[in-house]
Amino acid sequence: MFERDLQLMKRDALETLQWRKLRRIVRYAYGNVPAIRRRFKAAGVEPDRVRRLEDFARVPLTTKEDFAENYPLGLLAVPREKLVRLHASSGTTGKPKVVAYTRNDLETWTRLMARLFDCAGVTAGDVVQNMYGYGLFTGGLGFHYGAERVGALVVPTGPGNTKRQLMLLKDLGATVIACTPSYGLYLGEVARAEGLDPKKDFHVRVGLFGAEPWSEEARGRVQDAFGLRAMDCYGMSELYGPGVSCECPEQDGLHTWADEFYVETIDPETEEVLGPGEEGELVVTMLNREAMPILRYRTRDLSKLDWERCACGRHHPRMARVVGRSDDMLIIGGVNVFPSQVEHVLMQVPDLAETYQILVTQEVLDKLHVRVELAPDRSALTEAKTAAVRKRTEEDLRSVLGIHASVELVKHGALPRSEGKAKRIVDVRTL
Ligand code: DLL
Repeated sequence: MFERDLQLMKRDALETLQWRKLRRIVRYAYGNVPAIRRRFKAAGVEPDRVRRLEDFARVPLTTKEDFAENYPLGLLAVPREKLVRLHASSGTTGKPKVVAYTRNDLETWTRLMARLFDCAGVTAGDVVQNMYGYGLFTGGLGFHYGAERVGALVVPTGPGNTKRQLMLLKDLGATVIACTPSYGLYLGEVARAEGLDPKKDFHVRVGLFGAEPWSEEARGRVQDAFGLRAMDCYGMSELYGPGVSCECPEQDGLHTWADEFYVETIDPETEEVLGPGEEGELVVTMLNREAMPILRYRTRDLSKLDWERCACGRHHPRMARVVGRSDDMLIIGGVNVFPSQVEHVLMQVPDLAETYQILVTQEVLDKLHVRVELAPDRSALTEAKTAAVRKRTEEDLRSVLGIHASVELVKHGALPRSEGKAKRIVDVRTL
């Protein structure tokens, strides 16, 4: 096991370690980042007064807007000469969020990614086809260095060129694939269209999927297509990238590495800290970040935490599959709708494929419209059968969402595919 002692640390020891690191990082951030110091002063919080865990709730939250206001590198705690890498992700204002790493940061991140592979059961001898984007996106390089650290053989294809991906998957014998879940599903679809049987023609046993919300049903579909075990992997650029949390073979929540991250959930409206099991917005403090210390970062992702020991033996708290981003939540006629709820319904209808779009239009009232592809072998259904599938899907959506959504069934292959994060929502409301 990679870093066995840290992976198997007990809760008491983890909490003691967390608290020691928390106090240190609060002082470090305050002492080295003027923007953070100003925030503390405005909130009347002195770092030396953060003496008990309860005091930590008074530490000001960091938001995406802080990245925009301090664009590009205003949140640095070290001189530029100490930086060895930059990454970036799209921001709220059109300018990207730029994130910086020192050599120590890259080392910590690589260790966390190695833990992810280890936790998923990937070892030396495995062949990893890495289809996450290389470049400013953190997925490609994050998975790449983690795989190398556990001694696996990496095939750094990056995303796209799907037929070539399939050829390499077959010829180089990847046992592990790493990509977004929507691309994983698409890969299976193209393989079948090319006359391949992904279960027989490939040897993939583990899929490392993340970077976008996906449903339990999508997991079932991609597992069935390839005969692999699909692991959920979570992270974000501001928190190194992937590697904040990942599943173990129990597939029962994502282990959040508590020796490196202090994770809270808050009520997004009141900002009040919630207890274990209560669903809210994840707020993350990086315990060891050198270039850009991040305290109490509002991720906008909704989940809940569980500190019970996992059947795998790890005590690191588990976060539940991310329901969605609070920014992606649609409010239709006063009812909250998450794209993941729509996916959950669609993927239970066997006649439907995995690609869909959610359109929000505005007539007199806001309206929800779901466009979804028929499964490849269903494209020649009779009109009566198609009408029945549409009616069933509309009924299922109503019972889960509590509102009416009109459903349009389109031919297989009619909707755009994505090689990275899928764009599911088309909101054409003007107000
Ligand atoms: O997506 C980092 C990453 C790469 C994670 C590869 C996993 C695998 P960003 O581009 O900054 O970073 O996007 C971060 O993506 O706040 C979530 O909303 C979403 N997200 C990431 N992983 C998951 C997941 C990378 N497993 C944003 N489930 C996050 C649901 C996810 N949403």
